[in-house]
Amino acid sequence: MNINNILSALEAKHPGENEFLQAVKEVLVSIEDVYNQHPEFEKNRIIERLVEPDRIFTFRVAWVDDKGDIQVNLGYRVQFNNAIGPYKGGLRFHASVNLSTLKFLGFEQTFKNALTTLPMGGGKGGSDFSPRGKSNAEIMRFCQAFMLELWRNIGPDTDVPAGDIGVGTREIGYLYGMYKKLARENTGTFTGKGLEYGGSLVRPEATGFGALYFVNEMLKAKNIDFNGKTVAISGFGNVAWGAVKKATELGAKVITISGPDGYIFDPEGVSGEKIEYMLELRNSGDDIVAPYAEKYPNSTFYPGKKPWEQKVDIALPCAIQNELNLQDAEALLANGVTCVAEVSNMGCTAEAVDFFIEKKVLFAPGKAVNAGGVATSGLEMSQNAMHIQWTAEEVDQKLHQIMKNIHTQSLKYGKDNDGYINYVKGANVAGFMKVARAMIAQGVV
Ligand code: 2IT
Repeated sequence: MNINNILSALEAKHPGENEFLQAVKEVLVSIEDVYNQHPEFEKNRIIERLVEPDRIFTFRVAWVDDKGDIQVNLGYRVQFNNAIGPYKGGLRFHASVNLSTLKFLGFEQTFKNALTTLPMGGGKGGSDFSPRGKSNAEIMRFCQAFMLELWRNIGPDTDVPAGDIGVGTREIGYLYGMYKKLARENTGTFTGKGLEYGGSLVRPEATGFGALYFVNEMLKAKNIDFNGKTVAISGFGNVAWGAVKKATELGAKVITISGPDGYIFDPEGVSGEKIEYMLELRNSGDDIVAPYAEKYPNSTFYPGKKPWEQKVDIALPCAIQNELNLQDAEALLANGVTCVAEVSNMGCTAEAVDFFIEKKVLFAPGKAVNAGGVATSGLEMSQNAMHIQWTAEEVDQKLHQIMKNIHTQSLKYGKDNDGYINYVKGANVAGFMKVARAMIAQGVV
């Protein structure tokens, strides 16, 4: 495999898709060795087939705002790869969304979903629509207009969307409501649904809980106790909330959360009612964390800054791609960080990831660490198909087992000769092997 040739051909075909090329490069570098050891991969042109999505839908979403003005957004669904199961992945509503973002997310999702051991292929979608400051009625009209276009292309055994940044239970409710009206069936088709109409217990917490189960396994493998550690978390949405909750439950102290406006440093720890206050902040719709410092005066708000300048044992980016760069990585290491795990998808820049690996920092990539979210979506699909509901304990126990299993798989393929565990390599190789074998078994399609 000639990585540079593949990447330059891809770049020529898809100029400017920087996030997508970044995600592809990370995987290719990781799998180069196993790829070269298995001539059948090259013979079957697995890489060339894997880097092009099965298909992409792009569409106009026109809707009327509260003032009566017409707004026009772009809608997308990238059906990336269904070698293992129906396309599965979230919808992101955020001003920064473009095709490059969604292709990188769909590509990552394919390997992440393979790691969960559940039968799910990879997909992703969304819109450049920003929910910030929009009324409930506007969000509903936007979701309905979005679904009017997309509904024909999804289904419980075809493509099962879920939430991501900007898409939570409220949006899933509006999307699913319109989907059902058009499709005239009630078979799930979305995950992250409300508990009253087919949602799964523990799904809201699952990404954060799963991430902490994974981090705990990473520390255990190094004989490090999680209890008493200090943790920096970025973001304050659903994923950050679940991560803070589980980290605190496991005996760590979370001293930061953040928003687009800056970060909060809370030396007493984000615990107790402060964790639930995160949800209140999120639901205010303003997308800022500054009010936390007004409510809890022993904490400090640092406008325009990122939490990585604080001295912590564990750093968990939980917000958005490339939110932790080389400079941040250097600052964390200078402050003696023990472990860094991406909870957001591709939370670290390529330079930051290379730095952590070069310095042998305990580091794990998003597609392993945050797979608990989509894994629990898979459990929601199972419950819908069986028309039953599992208890919170049942779901949590399955989630815990899945995360342990992902850790074991990543360890198997990620151990370097000197004993360093390269989780990036481990997760990429484990995910790739499964997808590649499934593709070969099913012929040239
Ligand atoms: O990035 C992700 O894995 C998600 N946003 C969750 C996807 C899902 O289908 O639950």
